[in-house]
Amino acid sequence: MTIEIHNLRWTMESGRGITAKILVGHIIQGVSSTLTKFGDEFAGGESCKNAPNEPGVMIVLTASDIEMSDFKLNPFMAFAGGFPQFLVQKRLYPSLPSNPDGSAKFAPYGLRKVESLLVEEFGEENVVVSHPSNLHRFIGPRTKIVGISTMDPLGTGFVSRTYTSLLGLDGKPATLAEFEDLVYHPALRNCNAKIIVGGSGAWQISDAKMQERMGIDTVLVGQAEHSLIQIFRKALAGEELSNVITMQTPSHEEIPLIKRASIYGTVEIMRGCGRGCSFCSPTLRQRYSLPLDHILREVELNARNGSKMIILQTDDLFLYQAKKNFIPNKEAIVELIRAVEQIEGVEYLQAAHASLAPVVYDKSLIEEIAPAFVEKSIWSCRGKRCASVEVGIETGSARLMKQYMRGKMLPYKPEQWQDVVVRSVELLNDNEIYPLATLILGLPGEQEEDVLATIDLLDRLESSKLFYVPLLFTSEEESNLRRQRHGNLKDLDKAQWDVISRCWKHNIDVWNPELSTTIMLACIASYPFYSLKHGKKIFRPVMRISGLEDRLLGRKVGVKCQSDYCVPDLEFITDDGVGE
Ligand code: B12
Ligand code: SF4
Repeated sequence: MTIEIHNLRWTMESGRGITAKILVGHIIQGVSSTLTKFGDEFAGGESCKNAPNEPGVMIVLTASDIEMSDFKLNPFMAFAGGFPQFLVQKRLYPSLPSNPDGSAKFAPYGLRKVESLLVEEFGEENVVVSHPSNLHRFIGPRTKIVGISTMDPLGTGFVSRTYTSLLGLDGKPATLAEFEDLVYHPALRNCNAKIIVGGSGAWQISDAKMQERMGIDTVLVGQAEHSLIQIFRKALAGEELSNVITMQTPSHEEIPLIKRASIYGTVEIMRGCGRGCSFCSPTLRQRYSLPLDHILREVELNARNGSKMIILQTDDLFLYQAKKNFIPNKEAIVELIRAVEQIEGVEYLQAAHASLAPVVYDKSLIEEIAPAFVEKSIWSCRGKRCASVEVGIETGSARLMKQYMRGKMLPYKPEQWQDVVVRSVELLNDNEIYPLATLILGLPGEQEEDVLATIDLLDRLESSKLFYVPLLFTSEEESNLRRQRHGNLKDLDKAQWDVISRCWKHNIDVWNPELSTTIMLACIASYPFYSLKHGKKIFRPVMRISGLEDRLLGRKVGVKCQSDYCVPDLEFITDDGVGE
């Protein structure tokens, strides 16, 4: 099946990662009619309008439709959730199947962790994870808590903010529209359950002071493992909870195994990063590599339950069991990948994120693991299997790297960042890995010279194969730059628009040149609208993306560069205390 992602055409090797036959054998055991002692203690008696003959389940967990879908097993497509709702049709994110009892067969990984903690404490029969469409079956007079997980409830995450404003279409981001559908869902409102929202986007609700308006009783910020049970106990006992609670950081031993399958077969191999980029929230989580046995048990569980795909969740694959100074642990990484790829049922394997410096540091590492990712990739590029991974380039400016991302290029120096990026992307490309790379515009204090440095870097990468996602800086609540002003589209100057248009021109040229005539016509037709929306500075970017600039000037933008010639061998910082 061929699909198009932001004009990028890749071919998926199959449809969805679900084998219904296998799944049926592994559904949860059903809501028992015998309530546990604990359940009885807290069970209410009030009537409510959902499923009149069902008592309901004490704790019901859910997430919005869009966060409960796998976008037809396409994790990159899921980022379209940040686009205006009218562009992201429902058919892009069909609902995943439910078990015969109505519980969800697949759910977001973080929600599965929460479920696991609650099941351990309150028993299977008192906890259920449900798709929004089945909530009426589970929320009844006994229901005391509805727990909602969310990554981007108000659509103010980086992708949503950037592309909703860039497209200038003033629509609600799909993630917001879907979250509203969920919180105002009649099934939630018919009974007296407390609504508790958690997950990495929960902060958006308290930040925007939307909690009361949305009828949310409590927002829980942070990781659940240490504090959740105590908080839920209080809620079940009818005690008042604060509006917003920041949960304490858990210890490693508190992280449970998931009990049921996660969407995309997501399995955490690490938590936290520690490279310390100031705009980033995962870096605040303490870095921890999960034991191999723990990882393999979750992979097996997902595969057994019909997930053909496994996403290894990490903020940097190369940090798995890393040594001092972020030196990659090749043996541990290779052992992990070998073990995972051999598990029966794992047809597709994808790493969530990787950093660029380790690729340069030890190129034999990527050479050893790339074949597994390519062979088990869901992507094919122009008829050949190819793999991808999300990487962060963010900027070409050594000054900004020094100021905000000192750890990102370790064990190299900030001044070497451009060389690290160019060399690393070339090595990835040589091994059939075509990264999806983010760039950040509008970091606090960004000067024209910083943006020009990014343009330089884009020029140096001109002949590389990667897919760029330029983003506006977003001050996430759980990051060190949380008090800083968001980057805004209306504040972008000529050079910053230049970056955006170069990135998208590259994406079209590399991934979908066949579309260039259509894009040219679309650019000409929409130019009056965009010049009204964003002003005259849009002229050059539109000319570039349309391809008219190239045609009129009879040249290609940028300078071609072959890695072997334009990047010298890189010397890394030795063990002198950098990167602790
Ligand atoms: C895997 C992933 C995805 C997958 C999701 C797969 C899935 N559904 O399971 C995909 C690719 C679909 C995805 C998409 C998006 N993602 Co994403 N994603 C991640 C990633 C890399 C890992 C998530 C994960 O599993 N973590 C491990 C688990 C254990 O942690 P957790 O999910 O945070 O869960 C813990 C707590 O949050 C809490 N918790 C979770 N749920 C609940 C529920 C309740 C009731 C409670 C009390 C607590 C609680 O307890 C859990 C255990 O401690 C994170 C980065 C990261 N390191 O976390 C980004 C991240 C969550 N994504 C993010 C964003 C913004 C998005 C998008 C919205 C992009 C966009 N458009 O802007 C899209 C969503 C589009 C959509 N479909 O709606 C941001 C959220 C930032 C924010 N809002 O502040 C993150 C943090 C990345 C970042 N660096 O900023 N993502
Ligand atoms: S390298 Fe990535 S995950 Fe780590 S701190 Fe920087 S942005 Fe965050």
